Amino acid sequence: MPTPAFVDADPYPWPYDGDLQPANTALVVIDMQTDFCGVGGYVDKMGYDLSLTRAPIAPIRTLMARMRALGFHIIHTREGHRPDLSDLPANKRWRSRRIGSNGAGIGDAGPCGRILVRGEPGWQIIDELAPLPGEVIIDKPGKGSFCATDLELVLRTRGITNLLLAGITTDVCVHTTMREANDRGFECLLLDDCTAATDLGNHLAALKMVTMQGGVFGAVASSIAVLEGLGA
Ligand code: C5J
Repeated sequence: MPTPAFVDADPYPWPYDGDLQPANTALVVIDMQTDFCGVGGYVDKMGYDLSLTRAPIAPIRTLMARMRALGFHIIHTREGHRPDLSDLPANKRWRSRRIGSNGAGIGDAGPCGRILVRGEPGWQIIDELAPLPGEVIIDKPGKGSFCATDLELVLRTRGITNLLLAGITTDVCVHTTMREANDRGFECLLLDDCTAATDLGNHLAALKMVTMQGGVFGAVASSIAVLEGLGA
């Protein structure tokens, strides 16, 4: 029986059972794509402040390097749609075109290619956080990483029970994924410095929501606390 290991997290030392090992734990890096944090991408075209969604790049890079070296699972996700848009709900497209009077319609052409379309430059994961060969990449048409993907199958097959959640945006794809994972029994840790939203208030609110009810969706910690918990 390995010695219990915990991360100093809010509102409880994480994971709940102290069973924190490379074999049963994955860092899930959500949607670190040019469309969400690069010049000319979807978030930029919507007019949001890119410095917010770019802030987690450096902390994720540091944590990912250390977790790779320690042999943890690394999983990446990408939000995007088929080029024929057959998996793009009409209401999602309509809403994106509504805010995008400046040209942010999903599926429409932009400076980084067609917005949120698989294979286009804007859809790619940014170079700073590029997946290594062999790392799992989940392509998802929605906000959550479990909807219409094989993520749950991959996690169960590999015996992964603990998920550290990083990426953008905290209040949308990261939160939806955390809620989906929590309902499936996965033990989740949201990393406050490795996530960001297009609005700081929403980021902070999303972090706070997790800590209610004794940790209603899991717990929150910084990447520094994770590195300390791993003895790294
Ligand atoms: C959004 C995401 N915000 N990755 N996607 O539309 O959070």
